[in-house]
Formats: sequence, structure tokens, C-alpha cells
Amino acid sequence: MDQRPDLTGAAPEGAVAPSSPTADEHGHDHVLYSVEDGVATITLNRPDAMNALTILMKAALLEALERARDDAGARAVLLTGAGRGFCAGQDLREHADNLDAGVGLDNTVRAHYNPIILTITGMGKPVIAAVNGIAAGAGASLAFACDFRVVADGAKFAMAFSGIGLAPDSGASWTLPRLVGPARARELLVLGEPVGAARALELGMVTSVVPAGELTARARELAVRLAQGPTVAYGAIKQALDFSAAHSLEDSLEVEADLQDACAKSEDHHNATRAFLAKERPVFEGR
Ligand code: T3D
Repeated sequence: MDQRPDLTGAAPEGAVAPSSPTADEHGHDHVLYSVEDGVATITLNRPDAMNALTILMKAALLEALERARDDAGARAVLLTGAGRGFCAGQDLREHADNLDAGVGLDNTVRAHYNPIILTITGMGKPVIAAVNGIAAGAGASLAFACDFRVVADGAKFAMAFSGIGLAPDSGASWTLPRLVGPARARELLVLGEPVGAARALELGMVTSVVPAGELTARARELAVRLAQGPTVAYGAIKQALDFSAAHSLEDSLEVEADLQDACAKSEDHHNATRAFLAKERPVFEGR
């Protein structure tokens, strides 16, 4: 008999039907999505397990990120965790079951983590991580893939991969050196020591550290400000930086020229230029 756990999220016989495709057999939504003031908030919602990522949860997170990407009413995205953790990375209970069943990683890195990271980095609008507590393993990688990290003063980052005999995934080998430099990234990934919020700020891993009680308000403040900004230009800035990270100056100049042409066609650019000349404050509509 197949001993592998059912990772499809399908309800076992007799269970309450899920309330949505992202809910478990008890009707509990593992990822929440809401939009207010132009900001899509995505909340990892398995607080009892420090928001560790199961297959169901990874599928739900990817769905929420794609929804935010395609949502014209959302011009910035806020990613946070429910409870005292941001995200403890891969759910190790599910992982152990997979190891016992002889399926190893069950292709989850390629099937889930990679598309999640590419959807965050490829999002044509700013993504802010509101890091409310520990971000470990792939949970830290999720935060590193975002454009901004607003972090509660009690939060920590733990590059927990080596602690369980794994190498980094979810882009940490790409994002972390770009945040802290190659030598520090090597140290953090090999030694796997947790890094507190204040040290993370010193190292350049995070945008700002705020008192825990102010995290939601401060992260939202940044997100709302970004949601009122020139969305087309923000998307182009992200594309230009990602491209230049792996290309020559000559090639990057070409891409900058193309992106500038696209920005110059945006209504926001036309209106902001007129507003400057009229000595008025520009209002950006995100198009
Ligand atoms: O498929 C693949 O596996 C490949 C992908 C790998 C990517 C990765 O993310 S590898 C890294 C995996 N994550 C970790 O190694 C972190 C493991 N967790 C911890 O080290 C600690 O739990 C924390 C430092 C995150 C928090 O510590 P603490 O003392 O504040 O809380 P706790 O008591 O350890 O955890 C609270 C509960 O969350 C606890 O459940 P319980 O005992 O009350 O029922 C704990 O088991 C659960 N939990 C925490 N992390 C995970 C988890 N459950 C499943 N998976 C986890 N990753």
C-alpha cells in the first residue's frame, strides 16, 4: 500500500469540505488575501507551525501571489505571517514523511519554491515583507526575494538549511549575496547562526527595524505610499536592476533605454512632468 501522505489538499473521507481551494480539510485557509488602499496583503496563516510551508500552503501562496500580480486594484503587495513567526521554511513534518516514503524532496523546489520566488521578483509592483517573527530557511528566502523588508525588533533570520544538511533554495544563494555581499552570505549560509533584527539591519539584509507593536502600521504605511506611486516606473526599476545583476554595462544600457521608452509612454510620466512645471504635486494612477 502507498504510504505517502496525501499532499494534494483533498479532504479525507468524512472531513468538512474546504471553504476555498486554499483551505485544508477543516476549512482553515492557510494563506489569506485581502486588498485595501491599493495594497494586497498576503498572510501566511499556519501560526501553530510558525507558518511552515506544506504543499497545500505553497500552492496557496503561489495562487495568492499570482492573484496580486493580476489584480489591477493592487499596486503594492504586503507579505506577512500570522502569529509569532513570519515563516519557518519547509514544513519538516511533511518533509520527513516524504523522506520516509522514499520520494525525497518530491520535486517541491522546482514545482513550488521556484515559481513562488520568480512570481515575487517578477511582480510588476513593489513587494514588501512585514517580518513579524522568525524567518527560517525558505521563509528567510521569501523575505529576501521581496523589494523591502520591514522587520519587527524581535524578529530573526535563520539560514536554517545547513542545520538540517541542506543547501539554500528559494533563491537565497542569489538574493543574499546581493544584500550582504558574497563573504557574509557564505558565512550566514554555512554557519546558519540566527541573525537578530538589529544585526540584520547593520548587514543590509533589511530595510528597517521597527517596534513589534508598530510593525503592521509601519509596513502598511510604506506599502500604501508605494501603491500611490508610479507603478509602471517601479516595475521598470525592478526589471532594470534584475537585468543588470547578470549582464554587462553595454547590455544594461540597452535595456534601460527600452524601459525608459516604456515609462515615457505612461500616463503617470506625462502627468507628473506637467505637474512639475505647474508646481503641483503629482498624482500617480499606476498607468
Ligand atoms: O522539500 C524540502 O524540504 C526542501 C526545502 C527546504 C527549504 C527549507 O526551508 S529547509 C529549512 C526548514 N526549516 C527549519 O529548519 C526551521 C525549523 N524550525 C526551527 O528551527 C524552530 O522551530 C524556529 C527557530 C523556527 C522557532 O523556534 P521556537 O523555539 O520559537 O519555536 P518551536 O517550539 O521550535 O516551534 C513552534 C511550533 O512550530 C512547534 O510545533 P509544536 O511542537 O508546538 O507542535 C514546531 O514543531 C513547529 N515548527 C517550527 N518550524 C517548523 C515547525 N513545524 C514543521 N516544520 C517546520 N519547519
